[in-house]
Amino acid sequence: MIWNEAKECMGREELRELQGKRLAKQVDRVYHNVEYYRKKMQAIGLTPSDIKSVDDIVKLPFTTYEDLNAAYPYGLCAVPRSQIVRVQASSGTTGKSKVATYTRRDIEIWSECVTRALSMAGVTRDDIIQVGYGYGLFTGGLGAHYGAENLGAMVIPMSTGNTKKLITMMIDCEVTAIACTPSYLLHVAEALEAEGLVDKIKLKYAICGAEPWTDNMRNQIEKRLNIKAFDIYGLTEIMGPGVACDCEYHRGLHIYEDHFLPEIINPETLAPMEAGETGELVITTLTKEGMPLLRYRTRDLTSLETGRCECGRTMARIQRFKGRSDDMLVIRGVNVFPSQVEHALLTVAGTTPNYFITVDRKDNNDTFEVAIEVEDRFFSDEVRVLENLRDKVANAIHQAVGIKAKVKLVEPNTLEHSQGKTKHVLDKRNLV
Ligand code: DLL
Repeated sequence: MIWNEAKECMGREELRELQGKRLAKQVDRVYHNVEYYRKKMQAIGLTPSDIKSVDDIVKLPFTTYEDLNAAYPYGLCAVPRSQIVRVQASSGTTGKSKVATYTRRDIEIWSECVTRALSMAGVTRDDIIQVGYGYGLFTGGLGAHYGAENLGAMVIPMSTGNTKKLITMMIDCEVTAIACTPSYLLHVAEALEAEGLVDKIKLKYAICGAEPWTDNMRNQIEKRLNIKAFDIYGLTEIMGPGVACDCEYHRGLHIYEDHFLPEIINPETLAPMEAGETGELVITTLTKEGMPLLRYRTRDLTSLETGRCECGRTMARIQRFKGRSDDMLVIRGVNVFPSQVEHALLTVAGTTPNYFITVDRKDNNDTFEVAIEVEDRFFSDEVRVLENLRDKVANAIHQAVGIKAKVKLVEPNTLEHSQGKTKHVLDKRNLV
């Protein structure tokens, strides 16, 4: 079902006009209410009257997560604090979170975007949906929850962390749809198979995202659970889940262009790229009130298709993600920057700056291993001392990134020391 046909199936010309109007209004609002942006625009001699249509977007400055850090936590708010009704956050590069603020209207629009995504997957108000994304600062839980409630479906706010209970409720409450990360759903599938319970579930749809996944994973999920699985994309800074979602034709994720203006740029030269070319996705929020962002560099590498889709929606389609233009890793749906791990290691006495992160996917679960060279003296001590140090390192990493790593302590000069720029990460998952 198409939730908002007037918008989702709008003629491209009409859409460009709407985007132009919303962009001009947004730039004006940002200029007058956000000192950070005003200064940036003044520095390049730009005034709001220079922005009249979508074509003028290229005149605007980019926003990066370094800007978010500099303006942390409220520096990019475009409304008085009293109008903010929600704060969400996700991990940042240097331990500080990327904070997003929402007005009541922002929450309404976010909910509608998620409702559109759920409808695209076939979910209706007659469905019972289990939200298996984490609730809390992460946008997955509350984002999916509000969208499902807005649709009128029955929502079970499961959150993460208890697969046994999730399965019991899935069966007992006759759950028909689930929203969670794709790797977690495969884990759930395995658990159901192990208990011989696949025949007992009533599941029909899954809306999976927050991490990169492949067609092969989709096929496995669909086959093993006998359901239909859909991809949902989003990021905290822009809103959360529901920026884009794929329809039943799976030809890319329709991005809700009436709220988000997408561009593709060359991450090196920052020059705009043509439709179909792969580069970095840049998004301007057209209607966001709490924390509007102009030309936000998502660091996600992809291309855009604007051709007609058989589903009838005219909104451009984000093609399969080809990775990122920075070093961020998404492990079990959690954003992890190697620099966060490095900072954590530095806090533990006895460690050295030589470490190596290995990420892999085994039995559909991400593995996260950190090897670290520690001072020689630990190896001549009792085993207990070494174990104590390993626990300290493991705790420091867990605290810093929010997920547990398998820690391996090694003797000095064990890890490869390269001549040039030291490589600290090996991602063995083949998700492109
Ligand atoms: O992951 C929001 C979300 C929650 C999306 C639930 C979908 C479902 P962040 O924690 O800020 O927000 O992480 C955003 O995760 O820039 C991508 O690199 C990656 N990502 C999110 N969805 C997808 C997806 C949420 N469907 C970062 N495919 C983004 C590939 C994804 N990567």
